[in-house]
Amino acid sequence: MDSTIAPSKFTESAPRTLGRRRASPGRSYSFPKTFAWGAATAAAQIEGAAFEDGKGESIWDRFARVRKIDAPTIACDHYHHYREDVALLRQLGVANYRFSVAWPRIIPRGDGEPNPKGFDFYDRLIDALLEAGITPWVTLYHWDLPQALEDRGGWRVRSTPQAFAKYAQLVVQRFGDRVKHWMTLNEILRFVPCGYGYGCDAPGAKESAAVINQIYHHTLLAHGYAVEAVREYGGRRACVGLVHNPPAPVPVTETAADIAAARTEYTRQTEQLMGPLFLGNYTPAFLEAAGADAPQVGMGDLELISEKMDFFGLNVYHGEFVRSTADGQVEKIALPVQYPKADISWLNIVPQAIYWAIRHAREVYGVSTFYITENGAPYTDHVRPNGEIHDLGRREYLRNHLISLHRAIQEGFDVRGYFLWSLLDNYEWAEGYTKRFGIVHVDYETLRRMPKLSAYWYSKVIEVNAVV
Ligand code: BGP
Repeated sequence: MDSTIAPSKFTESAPRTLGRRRASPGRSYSFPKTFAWGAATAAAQIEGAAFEDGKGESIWDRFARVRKIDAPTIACDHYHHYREDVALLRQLGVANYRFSVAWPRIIPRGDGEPNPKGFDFYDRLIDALLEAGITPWVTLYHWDLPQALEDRGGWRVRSTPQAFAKYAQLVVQRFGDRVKHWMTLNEILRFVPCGYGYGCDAPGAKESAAVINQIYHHTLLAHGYAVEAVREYGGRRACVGLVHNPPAPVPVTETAADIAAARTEYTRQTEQLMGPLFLGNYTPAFLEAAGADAPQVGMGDLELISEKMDFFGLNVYHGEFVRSTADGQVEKIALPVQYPKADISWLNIVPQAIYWAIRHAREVYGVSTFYITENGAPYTDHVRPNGEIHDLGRREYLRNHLISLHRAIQEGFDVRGYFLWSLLDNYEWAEGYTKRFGIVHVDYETLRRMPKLSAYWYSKVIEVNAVV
């Protein structure tokens, strides 16, 4: 399998520094001078105003209503509190802000008539950010598909990526004078399997393998169209990338055999999307495994999908461990029940995952430029009588991940920035408001924002450009 994959000059050089650098108490981990520190959010998770000023229904509005679960209707009411949130970013010294534009706010029915008031909102937000000296990083799709498109087949049909192309064009045309950093789609590897496979995320469907593979293909097309839109309408300095969440198998020991096992597992789990994106093709191994369920590929699709992006965004939350058996097979090690977790079932704390997410992508697919576009964890908040929230679990989580990221940078991997997930506690999808990922606490009764201890800690990291 590895033979189909571009060799990388990092393959041999990466482990060279191993053993020389060892974490010791008191050690300071400095980041490159130009490193971009940021925080991230997504429209459906914070904006609220779900039916205000002409916004159309999204699949999350519908899904929450039908399932009778927490809905994104008000969320953090960022739509009305955006000035306060921009002020918070500024107060904390966060110079880069990643947020998403809600497709149904811009084009309520997904295609057709745009909504001027939707554009106006993002105009106000972008202007407020720029006035505060904060660089906007805009995600075009963070899971809130217009329900009207879902009613006509959603991601199952090719007309959806085509509608997305039009939407991306309008957004880039309108904001491209002020926005230079674009992200196409967020986490295809979550919204497709969870939304269309297991049915636990919107739209809650359970499709066959063939349909799911076609859906993946359509989302890749949408990414390609968005890259094209940025190239065509984004102006000279515009850059664009995908935000992806490939699993990052961590070798139990850093021996050649375990590393090879981790790489084999990584390749197996990622090639369906990374093949078309970075190699310009579905890999033979994927096609063989998919058999009759392989997607229909139109003329020119793969050229569009593999159009060069400027950076690759990685969302890293958790990890898994892999080793090689005595006879060279890949063995995934099941995590013991008492293995450390954050306050959500799926988040096993494996800080090395951030390093391996970068290194695997570089070594297996030759990816060159990275941003960490999300990293963070939910913990239960205890608001003390004086209003303080001592979220030491999050501080520890972030610190360990940043140290692991630092290792990647030290070894020469080109990582240019880090976006913490998330600025605010927010609507955690089907988990509703029960999971708090924010470095800023949100009281959902009063909508009051209160920075947690981790916010002040992160603010210091940014200020000194180091984890001390
Ligand atoms: C983000 C979501 C977050 C969080 C995270 C988890 O993009 O907006 O709220 O759910 O993904 O990602 P995953 O389930 O892929 O680990």
